[in-house]
Amino acid sequence: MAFWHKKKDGNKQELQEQKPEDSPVVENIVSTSEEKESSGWISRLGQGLSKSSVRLGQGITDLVTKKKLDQEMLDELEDLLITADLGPKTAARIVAEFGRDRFGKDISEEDIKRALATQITAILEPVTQPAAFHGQQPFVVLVCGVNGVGKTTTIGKMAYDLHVTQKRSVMIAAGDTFRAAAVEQLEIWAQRADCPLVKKELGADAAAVAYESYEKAKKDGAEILFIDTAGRLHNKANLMAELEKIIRVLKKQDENLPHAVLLVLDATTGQNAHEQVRIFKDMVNITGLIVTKLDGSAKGGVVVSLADTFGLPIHMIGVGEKIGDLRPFNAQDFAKSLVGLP
Ligand SMILES: Nc1nc2c(ncn2[C@@H]2O[C@H](COP(=O)(O)OP(=O)(O)O)[C@@H](O)[C@H]2O)c(=O)[nH]1
Ligand SMILES: [Mg+2]
Repeated sequence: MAFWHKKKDGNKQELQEQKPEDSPVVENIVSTSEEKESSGWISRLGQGLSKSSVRLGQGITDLVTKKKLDQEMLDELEDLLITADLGPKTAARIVAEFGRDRFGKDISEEDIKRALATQITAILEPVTQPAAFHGQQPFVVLVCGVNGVGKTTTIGKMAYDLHVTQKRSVMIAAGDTFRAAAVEQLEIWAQRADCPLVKKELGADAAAVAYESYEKAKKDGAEILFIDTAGRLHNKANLMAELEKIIRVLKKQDENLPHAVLLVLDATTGQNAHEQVRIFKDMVNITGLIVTKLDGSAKGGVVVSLADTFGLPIHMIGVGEKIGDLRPFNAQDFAKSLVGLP
């Protein structure tokens, strides 16, 4: 399974779990069947989302104290969905729909979970879109988001899968020139993914990095160029100026650039992720979302409210810090895991 539409038929390989400090990484790839990967992935998604699903699952068990569905149970279900970060608007819609033809009827825990999973799947399906990193060459992907959400890590994971697993040529640009550690971290990821990195000195103009990386990607025939960026949200004006300049400089070269603008969001921030989408939407034309840190977050429901509110494509989700812990987003798997269904 690839993160995205493959240009070529990829070889069916799965990345073994691997500690970030392990290297080189090439030996750690094992061939596996699609089927094995798929079931392994779903159980890992379930484990990753366990904090969210325990909250929802236990909550559902607790609210089924009567046999027949009444208003009190519906109100409790609505509160439960809100505490699970689905957001008030989405929770109200789900509950209204759920109660419509079940009110006054016998209801079990299982019925509720199945009905919720179906409704959540329906909300998530329209936004379930693999990232299509082809059609132009180099295909330029600008990656943005607040500090610490997982931009750099996600670029490393994507580059690894695209280059090492799918054999596509990938270049990475260190557009976060603000902190020395940011460039060093990206350098380590670039080594792991065995991809060239374009960087400049600390404090250099991020737009100059973007410009030079695009020139180099064209010259070297790279298929995909990822541009990392800084996410200093405490200085919103600077951040906006920097992103706008990167885009302006790229557009001077080709008005279709960048081909994708990915916004990375950290699931542990819950409803705050909505505010981040609004802020970045004002600055740039976001083409898709990646939601990270779904492992160990009890706020997985935020993915549902994000889908319902913004309708932006969700390409991938992060369920851990390891190189193989970025996966394509699948509506049904996600919905079932979230409510605690196998
Ligand atoms: N648990 C977990 N940690 C993640 C995930 N993605 C990134 N991280 C961690 O989040 C921290 C910040 O990531 P980084 O890529 O530096 O964020 P950036 O500031 O947006 O570039 C690092 O410690 C990453 O290992 C994820 O999906 N799950
Ligand atoms: Mg970073």
